[in-house]
Amino acid sequence: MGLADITDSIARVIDDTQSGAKELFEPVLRIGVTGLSRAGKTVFITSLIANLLDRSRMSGLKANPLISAAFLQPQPDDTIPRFSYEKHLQALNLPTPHWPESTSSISQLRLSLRTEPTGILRGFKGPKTLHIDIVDYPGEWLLDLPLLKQSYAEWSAQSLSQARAPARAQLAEGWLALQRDSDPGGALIEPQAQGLAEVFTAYLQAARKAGFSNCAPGRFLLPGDLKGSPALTFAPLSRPDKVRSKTLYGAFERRFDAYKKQIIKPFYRDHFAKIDRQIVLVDALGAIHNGPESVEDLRLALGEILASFRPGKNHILSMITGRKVDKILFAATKADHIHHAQHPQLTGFLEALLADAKDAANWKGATTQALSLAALRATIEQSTTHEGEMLDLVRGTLMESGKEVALHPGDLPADPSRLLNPAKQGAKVWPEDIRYNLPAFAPPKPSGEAQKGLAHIRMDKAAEFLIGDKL
Ligand SMILES: Nc1nc2c(ncn2[C@@H]2O[C@H](COP(=O)(O)OP(=O)(O)O)[C@@H](O)[C@H]2O)c(=O)[nH]1
Ligand SMILES: [Mg+2]
Repeated sequence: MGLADITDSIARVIDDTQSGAKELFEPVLRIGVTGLSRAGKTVFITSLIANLLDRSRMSGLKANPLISAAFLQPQPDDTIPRFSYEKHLQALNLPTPHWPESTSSISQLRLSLRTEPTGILRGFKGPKTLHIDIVDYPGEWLLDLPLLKQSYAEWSAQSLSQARAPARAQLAEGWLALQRDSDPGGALIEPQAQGLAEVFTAYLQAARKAGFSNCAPGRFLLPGDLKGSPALTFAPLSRPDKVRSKTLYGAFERRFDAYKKQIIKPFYRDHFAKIDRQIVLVDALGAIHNGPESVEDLRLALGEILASFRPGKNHILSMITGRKVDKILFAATKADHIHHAQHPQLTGFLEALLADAKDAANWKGATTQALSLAALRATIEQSTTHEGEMLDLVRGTLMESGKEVALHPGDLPADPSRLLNPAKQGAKVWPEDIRYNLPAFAPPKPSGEAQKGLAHIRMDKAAEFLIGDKL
């Protein structure tokens, strides 16, 4: 253990009164797992844990032979729900398996790995234990970061113009109409305020469903136990000439400030600030399937997410969080939807999205890497000849019909700019020669071998990047 590790552990015991003294010299690595809702966080964590407990499918984790034991520990933080690993795994292990239920809040689990020294060190050094705290939190919460810098008036103006833009105007119709009819300078009438917040929330949900990523405030989509609370009962309004406190506008302005102070800041201070390493899961295939507008929105959202990991010196976030993550992995999930011959294209697309976001943020932060993975492989690959040409297929059970099919979902272009450029230029549909169709697959039938980890694609590579150097 290096000096840096020791000082780090000491600092942590001091700031975390719940850890016992025993842990003083046992390093803790906190790994944040985030991504927008449906990106694949729950399945990823379930698979990561299953495949670390039984490492027979983890050859890409170089320190694998050194690991002598892996076990789950009681959750160290009393105020964060435990990640329901057993429940999620059970859902996937039923005779007719189903995907785990979706979650909408933060949760955590501690997994510990014991390693034995090998070679000449054997006999001199005892075993070493690394505690890995895996923290699952919604990526939507990171999209709230820009709100910290904005006043209610600025945020309102921006949200209104975003909603009026052609891509979203139709989705926002109901809310915009009610907003036009309301009188921001008039007295606050609570049912009216609630009505506005409701239609605004419905618009955000519709936008999310249509494949848009930028749908802040994050807690409006995933309110958890804050549902219905005043800090969530506001919506953008145009500014009246004079702002008085007992008006609708005055009330919403106050609630917007409360949202920042009592929801956004505590999340960054209490949870985000303690993360050492991060994986950001991206449903890039889903965005491509949804079309260019969805890809463009994803690109912008990734830029916002990156901003959380690289707060400038004077940024309000630096003051809240202090410490920074040193490694971030970006992973395109559900790669089992396409044949492995297409994986380089998928990774290339994610890298291009990321490079763009980094340029925009003038990035000099953590080490980053992009890869394509499947936390749980729901398909098998197959090839066939079609009109004299070899065609790569994936075979799986469709969610919708329960039918087993073998299909060719389409070809991703080798040059990612063929996707990114039309998206940036505001195209509504992909060019003629880009066809891409992504059905949802049911989880695979369990293999029947108890304790065998879960079939995956590149989970071992992800683990190597996130924890390999600490083992
Ligand atoms: N084929 C496939 N589908 C996946 C995989 N991971 C997630 N999914 C699908 O994506 C959905 C959302 O995943 P989930 O982990 O609940 O996302 P979360 O909202 O980010 O926690 C699941 O219900 C599955 O339908 C994967 O590795 N392969
Ligand atoms: Mg989840």
